[in-house]
Amino acid sequence: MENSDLFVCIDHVAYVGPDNEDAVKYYTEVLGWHELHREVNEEQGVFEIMVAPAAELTEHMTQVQLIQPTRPDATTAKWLEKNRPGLHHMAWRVADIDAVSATLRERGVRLLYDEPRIGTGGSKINFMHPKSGKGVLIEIVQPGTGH
Ligand code: CMX
Ligand code: CO
Repeated sequence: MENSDLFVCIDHVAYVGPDNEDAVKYYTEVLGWHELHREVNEEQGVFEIMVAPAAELTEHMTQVQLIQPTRPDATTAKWLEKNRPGLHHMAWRVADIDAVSATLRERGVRLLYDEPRIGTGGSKINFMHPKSGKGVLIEIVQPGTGH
């Protein structure tokens, strides 16, 4: 793939904390943001709420993903044992996750999953290991219909 075809925009930045209702209350009531979507993703072990500064998403608007772990063995629960609540990962939107994954692997990037898994709103997701992200956990996401 050409470099210009790899990434579209920053899809979301993810916050992990112990109490999502408290976090979303702060974003909506104090900061005046809007809740756009919420769901539980059992496979990832997360209760997630997407918030944005506007009530309607425009094409390349970045959202904040508020995450509360749903079970003690969730990766985010383990992360919360070692870290204070705060920024956990950044997600980059892609148009074709299979093509992007193949190109990244060719370039030596370590992706966590062999095949994409299901993320927010039926999106397809994978992650670049923090060791392949200069110390940052990076999700790549191909939006689904409910994204
Ligand atoms: N950001 C940056 N570095 C991180 C990190 C994070 N969020 N989480 C772990 N690390 C680093 C640790 O600091 C550690 O580094 P050192 O080896 O230098 O000490 C290393 O990664 C290993 O950390 P660990 O605590 O042993 O954690 P694991 O290896 O068990 O898990 C990871 C790390 C990335 C494999 C795991 O978090 C994972 O599978 N993440 C992808 C899935 C996920 O995050 N799902 C929740 C979000 C779902 C969504 O966005 O929809
Ligand atoms: Co995410």
